[in-house]
Amino acid sequence: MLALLNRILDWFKSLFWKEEMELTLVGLQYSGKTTFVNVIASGQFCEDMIPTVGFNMRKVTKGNVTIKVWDIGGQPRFRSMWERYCRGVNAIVYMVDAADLDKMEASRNELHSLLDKPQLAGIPVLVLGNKRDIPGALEETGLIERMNLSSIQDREICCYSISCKEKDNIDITLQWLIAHSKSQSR
Ligand SMILES: Nc1nc2c(ncn2[C@@H]2O[C@H](COP(=O)(O)OP(=O)(O)O)[C@@H](O)[C@H]2O)c(=O)[nH]1
Ligand SMILES: [Mg+2]
Repeated sequence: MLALLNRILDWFKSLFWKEEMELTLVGLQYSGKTTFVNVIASGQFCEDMIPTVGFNMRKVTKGNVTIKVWDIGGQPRFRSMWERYCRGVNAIVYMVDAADLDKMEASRNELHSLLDKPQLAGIPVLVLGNKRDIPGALEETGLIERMNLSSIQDREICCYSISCKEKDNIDITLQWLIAHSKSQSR
């Protein structure tokens, strides 16, 4: 069963990297962004990531896909740069540590102030509640409520509960991204 799931996941990965698209992957530090990129790029889960300190924008390009990854929070002076990095992308992926309830409010505020930027209007957003393997982690309904996602009305917004560690729901995440690769390009 697990072997079959892994093969399906590999198939989604191969499709994903063939699509032409540009994404930004943002979220608070430690939410699992670097891990996510590693999982979708190589299938590897690395337990011991080096934390990204300060303003750290990384550009991951493979095939036709470019992913701009950066950490937000703690560096308000860099906020004016967000819109520059998000402008014109097919989708914004916002990573949340669903198990860290203490940081949920900060994460919510950062998301809403990012989406308030006029230049980013209309860009579809996928909110990923990562680390669902940890007991007590919020699932979709809890995340929608705590992140106040229902107040976002001016764009397409979707929320999945995932685990990069257990590779849980990575397939539907890739499916969503593939579905948004062309239709939204501008
Ligand atoms: N339990 C669990 N830990 C995870 C998961 N995804 C990432 N982590 C861990 O969370 C920490 C932060 O991950 P990292 O990718 O560096 O976060 P980033 O700062 O957003 O890039 C690392 O210790 C990861 O091993 C997950 O799905 N489950
Ligand atoms: Mg990182």
